[in-house]
Amino acid sequence: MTSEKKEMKEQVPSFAGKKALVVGLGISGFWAAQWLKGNGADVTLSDIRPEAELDQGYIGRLRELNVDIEAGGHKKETFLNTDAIIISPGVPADMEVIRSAEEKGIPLMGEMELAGQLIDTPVIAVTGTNGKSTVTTFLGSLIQNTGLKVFVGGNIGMPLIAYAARKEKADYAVVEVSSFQLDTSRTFSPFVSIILNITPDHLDRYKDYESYVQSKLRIFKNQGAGEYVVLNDEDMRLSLARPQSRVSVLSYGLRKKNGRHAYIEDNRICACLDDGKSFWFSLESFRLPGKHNIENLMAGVLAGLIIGIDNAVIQETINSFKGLPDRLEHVCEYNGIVFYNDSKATNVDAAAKDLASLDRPLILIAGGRDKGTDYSPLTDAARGKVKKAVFIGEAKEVLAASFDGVIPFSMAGDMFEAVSIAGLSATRGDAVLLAPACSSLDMFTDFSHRGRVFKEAVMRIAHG
Ligand code: UMA
Ligand code: ADP
Repeated sequence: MTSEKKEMKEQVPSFAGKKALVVGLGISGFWAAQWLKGNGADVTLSDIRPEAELDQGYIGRLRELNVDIEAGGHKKETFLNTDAIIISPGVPADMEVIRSAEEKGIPLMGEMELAGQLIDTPVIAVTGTNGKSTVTTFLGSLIQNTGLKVFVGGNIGMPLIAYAARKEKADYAVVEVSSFQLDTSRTFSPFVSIILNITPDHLDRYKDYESYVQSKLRIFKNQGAGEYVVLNDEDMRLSLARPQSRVSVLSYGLRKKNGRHAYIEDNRICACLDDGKSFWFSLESFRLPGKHNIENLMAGVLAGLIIGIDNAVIQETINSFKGLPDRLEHVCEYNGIVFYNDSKATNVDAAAKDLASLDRPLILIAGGRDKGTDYSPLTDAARGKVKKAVFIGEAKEVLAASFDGVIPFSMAGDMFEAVSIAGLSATRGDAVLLAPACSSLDMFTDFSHRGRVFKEAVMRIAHG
């Protein structure tokens, strides 16, 4: 750890005997409140939703610990009468009550910022609009396959504060990091940061695309000498990113280019490090579809090489990696029609990449909660590839307007109807693909719920 970093860590505020307000009772708020209570703070938890809608298990556990719970709204006096505010990622930091507290000089931090200040474990942080969970999981497997201990979490699974609260420490923490978590990062500084791509998303939370981009780029803001940034310099926006000059930047892209640290040649990844060493990894047995997954793999491989993982372990992990459910997941083949579930394609670029990854004529099921994005890149990708689209959810009219006159489409009231229409529209040799390009929250609790309902509908249609 550099001396600057040590200094930052020494400045960690002590919460003992202080009042701390945690905002949002999801998994992040639950773990943050527990850590604060365990470290002597007097904790209040504020959530905008009524108590009946919150997780009763969390409420019971926190009440046992004497955490005060204020549900059903954020009370201004609570925000103004505390020593520190810790917010969950889903809580926008520019809310009026939070701004008033900050104006009064009350410190504000996100759950990940707090956790980052508390841990000494080297962090490999993964961000990007798409591919974070895939790369985070791949790196977790890579490190585990060497016999080292690893914490895998962040925006996937357990928040980093849950790891900070744990006694048993890992050799590495591989942390998926969202722009929401980066919004409130101040000192967060990974040993290796990875940025996979930046395309429009979450425009319902950010004032414009550039604000979202700037949030993502905060991942490397505090990195210094002896630390690494891995980035996809084929990505238009990332090719313009400029990490600090003392950081080692390792770039990758599908095509070979002077100075690029990883690229593809003869169905192999070629990785060339700055010390002049080169490594080749075969893609022969890599199972995930699409060029985007090869990009993901290059990011993971470079990070693996940086931390000194053995070549043979990297190759074994490439060969055995199965990816995650709800990401271009093969559901079944029925009457010569293949059904794919990519419920996690919650933005336009992810859905467009799916269309390019599958080599069959497609019936596309899309829609859900609109995030303020322009759908024309999806319409363009669908040209000549999608035979018919079926739209569901709140965004169906906007999608219809974008596809009108380009691709035939139908509207469906629910997932079962959408799968039925898609199944009837498909013929032998086609594929039916769920790639919503929207969030799931209008009709489902989350993307995995949406994926489950899609798979159940497919099974009902296929097996009666
Ligand atoms: N809430 C308020 N006030 C508000 C807004 C929300 O009180 O103004 C309350 C809600 O009523 C709710 C609670 O906050 O009870 C939820 O907090 P949260 O949204 O931060 O959810 P967590 O359960 O803590 O989950 C968060 C991440 N959620 C979001 O970023 C929205 C999870 O990512 C993450 O897995 C988890 O922390 C652990 O780190 C989810 C996600 O959708 C999967 N992330 C986005 C994405 O991937 O696109 C960024
Ligand atoms: P994230 O955690 O960033 O949401 P996931 O690995 O869960 O990423 O994948 C989310 C969606 O993005 C899936 O639809 C997947 O097919 C698609 N995807 C994965 N990697 C990429 C990439 N590098 N570029 C574009 N889309 C991708």
